[in-house]
Amino acid sequence: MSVRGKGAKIMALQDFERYPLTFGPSPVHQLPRLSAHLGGASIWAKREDCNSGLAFGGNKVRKLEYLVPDALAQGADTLVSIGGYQSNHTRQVAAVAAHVGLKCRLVQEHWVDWDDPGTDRVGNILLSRIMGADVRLDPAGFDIGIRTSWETALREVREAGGTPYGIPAGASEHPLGGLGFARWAYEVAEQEKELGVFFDTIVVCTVTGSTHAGMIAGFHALREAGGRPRRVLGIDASATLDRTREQVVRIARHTADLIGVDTPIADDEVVVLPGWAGQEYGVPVDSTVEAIRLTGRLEGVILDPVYEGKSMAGLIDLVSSGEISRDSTVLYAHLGGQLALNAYPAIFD
Ligand code: 5PA
Repeated sequence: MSVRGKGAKIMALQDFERYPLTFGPSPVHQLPRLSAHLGGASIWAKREDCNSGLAFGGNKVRKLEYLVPDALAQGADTLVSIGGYQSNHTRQVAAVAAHVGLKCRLVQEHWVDWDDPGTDRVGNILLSRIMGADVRLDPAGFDIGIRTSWETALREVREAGGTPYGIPAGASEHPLGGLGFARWAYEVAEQEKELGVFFDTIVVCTVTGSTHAGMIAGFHALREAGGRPRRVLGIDASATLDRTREQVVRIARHTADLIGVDTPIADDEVVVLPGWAGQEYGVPVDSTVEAIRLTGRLEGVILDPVYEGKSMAGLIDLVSSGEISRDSTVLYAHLGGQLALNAYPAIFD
């Protein structure tokens, strides 16, 4: 993979091979009853939760569109990845592996202190098992970085004569992990033209970072090409703010470099807001549950208690407090994740 640098070819996003795994541009629509309930802004959603026919889709399917060609080029026969028991990411890796005819080995760690009896059996993990992934549980706790358990899984696949392709948590610490959401930014710009609208504020949940970081890089590139400025507000969902921010900055700069951006990503382009994660990753707090109920009741749109419920809680508060102004046009990135609801029935009893 050639990247930008002295003597190297300067690449643009379209120079990277993409293996289509999505239906096409994900739907964008208004949330009129939520907007009216909050008294403005004009709130829209872009729906990664229905972006693909592969096991309910989600944000990772988009990222994987850029990893699959690399895996195939390397002659890999097994995708190896990692997440919590109810990881959406690992379920999407399992689906993509099945779809392209590769094996899949998953390390599912005990990331969440939430011991519903179904947590290691229902929802995401159930689907991964159905799709033929080799699912191994591991007692280690939450961490967004590179894990020894994942490195061990890679080694074991190799020792068994396989050719593994490693995909870290959320595909974020992967050199190509930010490209999918850089492309998302370009897709938004196209959809804005079609709809005759401009989203001045984007709200996105951020945990392992490459969704948010890819968007920052993509919108930065569009701005360089003469586009209007806008804000991308990352909502922290894991209560590890410094670590998350550092990871988002790093991935955004790396992705910007990959797609041939000229000017540096400034520090203030990376906004990760605390306040809605609660004390820890994976555990919903009152504002999460209220955001899930409100969005469900007003719009028939379903959010999950780990990610999207927290980012929607952020959006609701930011609009209610006027930090996002009433005349703003806001795009809420719905990144998927509803299957995990099956592991949290008690919060709605
Ligand atoms: C996830 C991630 P990033 O990890 O790219 O920041 O995305 C955050 C995010 N919304 C937002 C949903 C529904 C998500 O699934 N999920 C991880 C997983 O293992 O599922 C990578 C953590």
